This record gives sequence, C-alpha cells and structure tokens, in this order.
Amino acid sequence: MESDEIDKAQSAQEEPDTIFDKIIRKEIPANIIYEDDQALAFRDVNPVAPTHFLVIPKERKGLTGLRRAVKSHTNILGHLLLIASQVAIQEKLDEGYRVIINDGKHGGQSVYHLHLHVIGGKQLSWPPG
Ligand code: D5M
Repeated sequence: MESDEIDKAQSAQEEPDTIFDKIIRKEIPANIIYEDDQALAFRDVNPVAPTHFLVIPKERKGLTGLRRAVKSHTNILGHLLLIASQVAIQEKLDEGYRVIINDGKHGGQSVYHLHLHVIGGKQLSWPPG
C-alpha cells in the first residue's frame, strides 16, 4: 500500500455518521480555519504538503462522495469551491495550490462525507499516483 489513507480506503464505506460529523458538532477537536453556516474548513490531521486543509459541507445531504452529486447540490458544490479559493488566499498560497476530491475505493476515499482537499506550500508534482 502507498499510504495509510489508501489502506483505509480499501475498507471504508458509507455510514450514517463520520468523523467529520463529530468535528462539525465540535465533539472532537479540529484545527478549524474557516466556518460559515454551510461549510467548514480545517487542517488535515495527516498533511501531505506544508499546507493541507479540508473543506466540507456542514450538512451532508446525501453527499457521501462526489458520485452522489445531483442537481440540488449545485449551490453547495459551488460554495465549497469558492471557500477553497478564499481560504487558500487566507493561507497565503499565493504561488498556487491543488484542489482534490477523492471518490470511492480507486480514488482513495476514506471518509464518506464529501470533502475537498486543498494542498500547497511547495511545488507539487504531477501526475499523482
Ligand atoms: O481523506 C480523508 C482525510 O481526512 C485524510 O487526509 C485524513 C483526514 N482526517 C481524518 N480524520 C481527521 C480528523 N479527525 N481531523 C482532520 N483530518 C482528518 P480521503 O480523501 O477520504 O482519503
């Protein structure tokens, strides 16, 4: 396995409550760097770059992953991208950054609550593995 996250993704599945719900409800600590009524951004506990934060919808509304997106999710999907951009500015990622959504087993998804990864703070390589 390439990493713990890929390892976890092999057995991860949709569930009614995820670790991110506990973060939203403030039941477990997280390093929250942005919050509004619809979205939350916090630092990834397992960073893969000098800056690595996640942007999530506060209400999952069926969005366990991007594959579940339907037309009624259009506004929240747009909002999450906008917040990714605004928090990247807040984090001073002036030289650029990358936004990633891992979907399903092949995508390496380990938490089934839609989330955008924003990584930066160094020159990133391409392609990802
Ligand atoms: O990404 C799921 C990401 O979630 C992974 O990079 C670790 C991160 N994670 C898991 N638990 C926490 C907590 N408690 N705080 C912060 N970050 C966390 P995926 O795309 O599903 O593999």
